[in-house]
Amino acid sequence: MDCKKTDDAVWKAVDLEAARQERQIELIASENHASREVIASMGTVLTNKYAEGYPGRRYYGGCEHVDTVEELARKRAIELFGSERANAQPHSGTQANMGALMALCKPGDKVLGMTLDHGGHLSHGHPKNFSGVFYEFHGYGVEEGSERIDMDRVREKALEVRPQVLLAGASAYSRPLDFAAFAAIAKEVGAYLMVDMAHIAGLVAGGAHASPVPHADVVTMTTHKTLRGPRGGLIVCGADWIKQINSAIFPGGQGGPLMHVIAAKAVALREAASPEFGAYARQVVENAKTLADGLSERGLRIVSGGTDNHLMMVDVTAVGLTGADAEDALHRVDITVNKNLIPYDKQPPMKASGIRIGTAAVTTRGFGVPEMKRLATWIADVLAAPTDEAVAKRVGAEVVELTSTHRIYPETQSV
Ligand code: DSN
Repeated sequence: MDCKKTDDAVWKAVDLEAARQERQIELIASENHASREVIASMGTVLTNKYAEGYPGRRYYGGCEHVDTVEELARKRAIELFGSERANAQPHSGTQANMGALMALCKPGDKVLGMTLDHGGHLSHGHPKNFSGVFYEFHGYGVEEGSERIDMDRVREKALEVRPQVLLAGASAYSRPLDFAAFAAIAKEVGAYLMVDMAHIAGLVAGGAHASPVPHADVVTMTTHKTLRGPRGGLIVCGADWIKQINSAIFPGGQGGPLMHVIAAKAVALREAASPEFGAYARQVVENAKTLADGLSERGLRIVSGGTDNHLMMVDVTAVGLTGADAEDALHRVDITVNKNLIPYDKQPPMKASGIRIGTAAVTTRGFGVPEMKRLATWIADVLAAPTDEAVAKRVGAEVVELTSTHRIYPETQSV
């Protein structure tokens, strides 16, 4: 059956999205371009199969082949991250976090995590998210001058709050996380250490960021950011936690696992174990540093003065813009970023004073240091003259010229 003929409405939008991704420069720090094999494994008959339970202990018959797939995903996660156990079923990072918190503590317990306005995540205690509804979240942030996490301050806060769970991990923080220091604090205050490494999972896999696995009780992640797999979640932990984690994911927070997505996770985890992926992870970081340096040289302020990972926060107030203005101006020239609060922001979240820029996706499509230098110039030119049509026209043309010579999926026909 040719789906493209029978459901033109859907496929037209899919094709347009494919063309958008090819044409634009994707700098959203939480996005990436999964391999053809990862994408193909999601479009399989595995989507038809119910498999509540875990390999060898299912509530449905006919699970022998999906068992193989889930065993592969778990084994590859364990090998890649050096953990004792893994759960590949979380549908998303937030559901992985829900499972981890359900396993580590009970509703009403205290959790200490990074606040959203300083770079934390919605599922680290936002009042409208399950985390903020069911747990008593307390927050730590970055220091006003350095815009970095000060572990002495985290310790002070932990001693004051005495949380059941200390949560490390961020969505908008460009500096290394000191997992050994987090673990020492957790030990001192009698808390469990949970790490959400969603953003940096690919860097950890590729050896470009220290691993939290030796230090944390439970580590959650998403598989679609720097790890470059399908959209989904994953948990790794020690043998002493797997029973509680498994039960918290199913039946605790989810029903049937998405077996086609678990297949894609297995494929992505194999890819991430390759030497090429290690080179990719290092290039992501080098690209981010190059871009941050280039933007700094043009007068844009980088939060904390730079980056050591895949992302940077750019304070655009120095050029008289809000984050929303900057996002719109860059969108007009086919450069995609997202507005983001910066620490101690005075703007509301829908305006924000910053933009967040990440290099995971552009590195996948083969951009290196020379392309990062061009990109810094384009971004700075556009933000210096956001309404100048001549600048937009010139930069837009140069962007399309570059993306057309760095196709993501070269074998695909453009629309
Ligand atoms: N919303 C994602 C991000 O953009 O960082 C995290 O889940």
